[in-house]
Amino acid sequence: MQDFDKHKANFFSFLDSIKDEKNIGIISHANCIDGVASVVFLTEILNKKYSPVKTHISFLAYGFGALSGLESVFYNEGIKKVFILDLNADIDMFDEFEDLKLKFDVCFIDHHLTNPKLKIDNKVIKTSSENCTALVIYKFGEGIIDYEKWSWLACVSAIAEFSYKNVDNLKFIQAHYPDFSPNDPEKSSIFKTVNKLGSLVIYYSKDSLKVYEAVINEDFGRIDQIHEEVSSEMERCLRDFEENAEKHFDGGLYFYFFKSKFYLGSKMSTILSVRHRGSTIVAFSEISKTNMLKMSARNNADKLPYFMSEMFQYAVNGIDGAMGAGHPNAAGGSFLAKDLDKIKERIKEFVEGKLHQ
Ligand SMILES: [Mn+2]
Repeated sequence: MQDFDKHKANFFSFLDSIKDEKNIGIISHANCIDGVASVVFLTEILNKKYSPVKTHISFLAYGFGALSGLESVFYNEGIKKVFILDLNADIDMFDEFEDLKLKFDVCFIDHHLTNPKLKIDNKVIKTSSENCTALVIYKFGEGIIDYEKWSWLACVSAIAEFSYKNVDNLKFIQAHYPDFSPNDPEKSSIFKTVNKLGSLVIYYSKDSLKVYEAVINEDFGRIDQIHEEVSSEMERCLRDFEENAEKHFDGGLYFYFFKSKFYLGSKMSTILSVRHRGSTIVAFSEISKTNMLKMSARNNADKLPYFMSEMFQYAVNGIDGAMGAGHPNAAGGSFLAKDLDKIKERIKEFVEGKLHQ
C-alpha cells in the first residue's frame, strides 16, 4: 500500500497521545461490515495497548446532524480523543466534521473519495478505495491483534468491500482462503461468511452496535439463525426485481423500487450488479417511519462507464434534504420520497450524457 509506513507511524503517534485518556470516542460507518470490523480491530489494539480502556462506540449513517449530535455526549463522558473510521465524513458531513475537529482531537481513517477541501495532516489517514478501512487497521495491528483469531474477519471485510481488486489484498485473502477467485468470489468457502455478516448488518440495520457485539463474541449460532431469516426475504426481492424492475438504455440501467421489513437495498444491488454485470443497478426503498427514501447504486463492470458516486452527486445536487456519496462502483444516498421521480430523471440524464460522450 502506498504510504502505508507513513500512515502506520501517524496512527501510532495518535495512539501514543491517548495514553492518559480515561475514555475514547469511536465513530464508525453504520450498516457496514467494514465499519464494524474496523471497530473490532481498533478496540483490540486499544485494549492490548492500554488495558483496560473505556470506549464510547457510535455507528453513524450519513445524515445531517449525525456528527454534531455526538458533541454533547462526548463532553458529558469526558472524551477528548476521537477516532472516525470508514465514514466519508469529509464529503457528506464536511462542515460538521471540521467543527468536530476544532472541539476534539480527531484521528480520521477512511478509504472513500477525498474531498479536495480536506486538509491532510498527520491525523488524516486516507487510503485508496481498494484498501478498506478494516484491512488497514488490521495491518496496523500486526503483532498486537490476535491474527489467528481474526484473519477471517479481515478477509470478509476485504471481500465485502471489493478490496481484492488490489493485487496485494488478493494475495492476502488467498493466503488464508486459497479457493478464493476474484472472478467468482461466491464460489469460495469464505463467501458464506461474507453473506452471513451481510445478513447480520441488514437485520440490525438500526443498531450496528448489536452487529459489533455478535461479531466480537463470535456468536455464530445466532448469526446463522439471522442469516436464514434475512436470506429468504432477499430471495423474494431478487425474484421480484426480475419481474418488476424498470429497465432503461437496453439494460444499461435498472431502477427498482421495493418494500421490505429489512433494509436490503445495498446488498441486493451488489448481488444484482454481479448477475447483470455491466449494468448500473439503482435500488430505492423506504426508510421506516420517515418520509425519506434510500438509494443504492452498483455497477460491477470490468471497465466502469462512469462513477456511481458521481452519478448520485449529480442526482441530488440542489435537491433539499437529498444526499449521495460513495465509491466508483458502489454508492448510497437518501432523499425525500416526493422527489423520487426527479431523482430518477436526473440519474437518466447523467447516464445518457455518459453514453453520448
Ligand atoms: Mn469501507
